[in-house]
Amino acid sequence: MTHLKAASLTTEYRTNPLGIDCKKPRLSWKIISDERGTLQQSYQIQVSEHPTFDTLLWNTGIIHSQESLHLPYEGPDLKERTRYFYRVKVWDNKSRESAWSETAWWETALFAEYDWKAQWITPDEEVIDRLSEPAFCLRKEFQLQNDIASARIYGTGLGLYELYVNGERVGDELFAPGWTSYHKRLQYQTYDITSQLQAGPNAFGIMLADGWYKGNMTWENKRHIYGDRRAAFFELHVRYNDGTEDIIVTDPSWKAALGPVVYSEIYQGEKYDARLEEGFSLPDFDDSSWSLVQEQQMPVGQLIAQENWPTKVTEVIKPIAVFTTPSGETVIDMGQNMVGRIRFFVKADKGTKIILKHAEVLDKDGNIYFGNLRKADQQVEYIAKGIGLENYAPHFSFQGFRYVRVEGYPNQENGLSLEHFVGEVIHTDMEPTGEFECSNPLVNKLQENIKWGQRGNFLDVPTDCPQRDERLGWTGDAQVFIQTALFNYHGGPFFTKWLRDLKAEQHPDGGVPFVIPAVVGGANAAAWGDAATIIPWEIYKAYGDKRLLAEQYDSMKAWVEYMRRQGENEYLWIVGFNFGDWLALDAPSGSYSGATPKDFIATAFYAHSTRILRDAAKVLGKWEDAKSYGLLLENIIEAFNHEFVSKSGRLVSPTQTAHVLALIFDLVDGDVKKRTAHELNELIINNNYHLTTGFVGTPYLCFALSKAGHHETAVKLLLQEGYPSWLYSVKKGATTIWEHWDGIKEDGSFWSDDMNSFNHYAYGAIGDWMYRKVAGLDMDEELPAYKRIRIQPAFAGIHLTYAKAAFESMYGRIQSAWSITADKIELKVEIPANTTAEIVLPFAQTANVSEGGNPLAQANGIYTYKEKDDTVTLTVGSGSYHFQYDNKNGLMVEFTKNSRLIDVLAHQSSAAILDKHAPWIAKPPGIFAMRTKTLQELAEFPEANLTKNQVDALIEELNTIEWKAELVK
Ligand code: RAM
Repeated sequence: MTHLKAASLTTEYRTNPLGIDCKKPRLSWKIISDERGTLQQSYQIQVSEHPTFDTLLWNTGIIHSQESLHLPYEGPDLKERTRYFYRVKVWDNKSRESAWSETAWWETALFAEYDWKAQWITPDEEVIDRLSEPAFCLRKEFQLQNDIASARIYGTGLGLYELYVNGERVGDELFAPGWTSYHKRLQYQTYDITSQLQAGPNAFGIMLADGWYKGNMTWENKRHIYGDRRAAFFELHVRYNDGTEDIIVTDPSWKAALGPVVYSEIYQGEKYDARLEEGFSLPDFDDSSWSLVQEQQMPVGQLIAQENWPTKVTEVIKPIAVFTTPSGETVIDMGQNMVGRIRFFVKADKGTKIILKHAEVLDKDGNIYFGNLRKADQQVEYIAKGIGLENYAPHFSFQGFRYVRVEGYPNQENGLSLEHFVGEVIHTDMEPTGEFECSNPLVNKLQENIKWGQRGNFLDVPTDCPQRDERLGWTGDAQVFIQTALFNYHGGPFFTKWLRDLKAEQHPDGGVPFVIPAVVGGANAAAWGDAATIIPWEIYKAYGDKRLLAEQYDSMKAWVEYMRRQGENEYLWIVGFNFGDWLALDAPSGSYSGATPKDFIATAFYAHSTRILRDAAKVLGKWEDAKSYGLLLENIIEAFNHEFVSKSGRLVSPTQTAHVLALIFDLVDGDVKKRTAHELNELIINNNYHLTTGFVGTPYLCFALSKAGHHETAVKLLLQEGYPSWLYSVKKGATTIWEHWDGIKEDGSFWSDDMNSFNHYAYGAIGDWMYRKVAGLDMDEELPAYKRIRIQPAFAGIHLTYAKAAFESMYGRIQSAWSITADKIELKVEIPANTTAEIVLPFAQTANVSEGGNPLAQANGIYTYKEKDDTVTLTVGSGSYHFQYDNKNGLMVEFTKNSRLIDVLAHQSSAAILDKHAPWIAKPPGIFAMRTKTLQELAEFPEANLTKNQVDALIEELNTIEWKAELVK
């Protein structure tokens, strides 16, 4: 019996979500099949309020359809606070019927129209100053009956909160309620506390700190951005077996006091006095000295159920060393620039004060360096209570660090024991979905660094950096990194939430703030505001999320219309403020903006966003818009060429970024395109394979080269180890991505204190190209979510001998893994069920290719194959495939005297070197004959009419090529 199954069921991207407020949640599943070429032909969904499915609420019946992603629930209206069980059955194209899937569920929380019983509460102002630094503790005791069936807490806080019931923490979420545009959208959370309650007396405790709501934020040291008063708002619903309910809500019957968290700020750190711990959430606690609370009106527009995955500790790492710096400080090395907190364990006398201060790097003398943190202290202080083994980690503050200075730990003069310290890595608990590896270990380290950069900066909001007095949702940074981000981790819920905030904060004129949530002024910069169009489109491509695209459509359109209104000419954007190619190396001294003209960049992104809008309109069936924005795009491109391209086809700006944008956004065509491509390649080669690009050009640089036929140049850029390059920082010991190419200079000095993050993901945007081009794992955009996969490895001469990438798509795991030796090329592919793939085998001939040891004609699951220009293109169904073929076209890892010159020249960079240093080689006479000679024959130049000197020069040139062509003189 062969195997077919629907598995990994999700609701709104999540597995068994507790507490959603969506009335038509969308269901998705993956199909597991042990046969190749499996496509779903039909499905059936059943939904019930009972896990036994005795009575059905919704039964689709057998629906003839291949759809297995985002199927909206269409049954009777959902009730609030109810768990719905569902299961799926599928039929495939091989007439197989699966069993029912394992049962999954979602549980509704409270819908928008819910009439909350809770009141916003805050300590009585007469007793506790609203501006007190310590976290507030709030408590309430209550009685429950026997036979508790279930209990849920719904609610939120302004500030950050932690909940406790009967002396235990509720849940393991951190930094709740997360960061949204609080006045417009505030998330509430749902907790299942059934097992924490008891019949009789119970107590409910809340700790409440400033956080993003009213703490110190931005480099401008702003306080009280959203309000100057913390408050809590919770309802506990207890259901008994007989169906009756008790509801306990925050109201003026609660009591308040200041707690052991005596100070807590996102940037500054936390101070904790363990002597003040009181067990305030235990039922028998004496709160007679506590004050009352008062009701408070809070400026909140809309309460929404948690949209993003929660923030959690996702990994615990151990320090690798402790040492004394030249200036005599005791420093722990975590071995990784991480974001989160240190938890330490200590036995100490009451009143002992331990101080940790966190930093990312050491300076060139080996001292711990705090300069780049600017006004962020990142300091944690703990005062011991002197009872047993104590352990502590900050509650409402996180740090970006690799190194930790320790002061006051008992006996530390005699050496610190590393066992007492662990690093808790904190970020949005998103599913890892991508893997990339290749034959170059430094590139593999780069990939690790990119992932760490993403983890550190995906703490509920996509931030620029996690350490200095900034940590903001910079739109440009998120836009630049989005594609790489969506490979490495599942970004569905994370960006759904953030895009809704973007939309909520968009200005009435369509302008987009620089940061979301918008806590600093400033809006409307090219390549920053375009997050409004680019990100929903990328989410749509990666996951097929049409609903989010439809939701964001007005926001996308408003941004394009904003750009259109700028200046006199509606087809150009050449006025106003722009960041330009931020931090590019061709920036004039004293400026952060690179040499590429800002209006060039602005108009290029205007075109790009307009194209996305046109395509989104098509997807959503908005045909009028599709037509009019298609026309607008043509006009912008025409105006761009008129404004920024000379009559003879030269771009007005000679920068790498200008060439990259013109190519990647298809702004130039025909001969201009050819020339632009050629010149981009020249720009890189003449700069000795070094880039100069900043935030704007970098993500597309290698794509533009690969697209223009200069893939090997792109690979050489990636593999460049000298400054500036991606691997430069790796060689300098980086464990995350740096904000600046020269964050640490070759002599070990710093770029500056001013703006020098060592954990900024923007330049990690190269990851997308590594997945798609180096490993060749790509999609056909016409059928999003990888419904039709494209596997197209691009080899890179001797530079890489293997590359492999895997991606856990909504349909299942995709893999592309190639390797190449002097005589064999192999490609291992995985295609998930219910998708198909086009696979391109370069330098192959049909007769030569085997799959799983069989000739192609006999291989199962392969629908078609054709050969053209030494390339075999196949279409296949799902399954795992193993292709092998001879490496007989001179595509070798090492050239030898028996290699043909024509093969050597097939490698673009060598051709360019030859054209540059030995231009005669491209000319007749005898050139064709000469090119087809082996290197040995060529060296002997029987018919090429070359002088001895010319041959020597050629041999010398070929010898300078790093693959060390072995020539025989
Ligand atoms: C810096 C941020 C960010 C960038 C802006 C323009 O302050 O760190 O990375 O997008 O400036």
